[in-house]
Amino acid sequence: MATKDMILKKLQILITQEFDSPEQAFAFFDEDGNGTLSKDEIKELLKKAEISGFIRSMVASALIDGYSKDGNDSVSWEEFKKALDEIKH
Ligand SMILES: [Ca+2]
Repeated sequence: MATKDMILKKLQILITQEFDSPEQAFAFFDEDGNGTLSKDEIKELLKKAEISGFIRSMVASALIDGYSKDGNDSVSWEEFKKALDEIKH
């Protein structure tokens, strides 16, 4: 069972191994450059983090529900950073 902690951990590993900084990772996955990660952009991020295709859509929705406080169905840089901060604590 993929737990939230496991998923966040995988995201952290991806970001640490493939990118110089979380900022760079965010910019990379923000394909249309609008400053937020849409559900499709998050699914791409999860794919790169080797999250199973079966749960990717569900996980993307859960991340948006859990971290998007403005209810716009996408995750901003501030919200993304908050998710990553949770791993370190
Ligand atoms: Ca975007």
